[in-house]
Amino acid sequence: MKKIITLLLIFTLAILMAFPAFATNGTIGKYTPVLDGEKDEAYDQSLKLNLFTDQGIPVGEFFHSEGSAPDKNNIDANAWFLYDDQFVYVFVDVADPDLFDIGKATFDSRPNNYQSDSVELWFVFGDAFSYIKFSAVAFGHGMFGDQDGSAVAADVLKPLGFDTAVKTGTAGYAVEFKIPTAQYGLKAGDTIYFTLQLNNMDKDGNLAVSGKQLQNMGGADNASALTLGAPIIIAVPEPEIIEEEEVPAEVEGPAAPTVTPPSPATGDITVLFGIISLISAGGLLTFKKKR
Ligand SMILES: [Ca+2]
Ligand SMILES: [Ca+2]
Repeated sequence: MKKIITLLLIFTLAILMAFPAFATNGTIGKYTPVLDGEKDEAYDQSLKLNLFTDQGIPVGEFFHSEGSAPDKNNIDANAWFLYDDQFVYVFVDVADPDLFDIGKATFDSRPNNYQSDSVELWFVFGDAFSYIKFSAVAFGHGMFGDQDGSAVAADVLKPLGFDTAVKTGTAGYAVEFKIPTAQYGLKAGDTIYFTLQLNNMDKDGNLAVSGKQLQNMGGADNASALTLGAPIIIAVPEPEIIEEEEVPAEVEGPAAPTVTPPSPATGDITVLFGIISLISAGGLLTFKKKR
């Protein structure tokens, strides 16, 4: 019996080690970034979360695939967070070497946008389990939302304050998200819950979905707990003061003296001074020698 219990314990431990349930928890800083698809300096002073490692997922693992899913190990994503009194901001930098544009017409015609290279954010604000999904496509065709299973399109999301900015590169893309939170009355010290999901598609329509979704968890236990922290202060460099060279003001003075050729007398005086100088120098030399 003891042997069976020991074996069961080892088995359970092995399962736990193979599928770690941890998620990275941390504090996010208060700062209002510029929504432009560029990572503001303040993000680097806040929490960073990796799609796989910080969510307890084996690297390259995906939980949903369609067709022959793209290479497991060729995608990755990191997310950074900020918040202010009105919004939560997330900057997601995605490595996706087979970027494929499904086109705006296809995006608009689909009931859900996960069949595209895109980022999905999942949030729980406050204590009651009520999730918000908010996503954006690598090529900036639009955004998509979902609250507790009810799909919300971009034309509804935008007036509510949801917004995104996308920058597309050759081997990846970056999305900056803005999620309105004023209705939850969040303040420093409060905790929100988050998971990150990445949809990776190739040109043949094969799809791999990696990360975590909150609606399948039955709670926020497996999400990352993000505590709202202190303001981030970014030092603004002092503007360089360039001292202008002082230009002397033009003073009206007497007219420039007229140059006249030296008179013979003046010439004589010059020669005389020259002779005196030579004699003096000679005298000095003599004086020095005597010493
Ligand atoms: Ca920015
Ligand atoms: Ca892709």
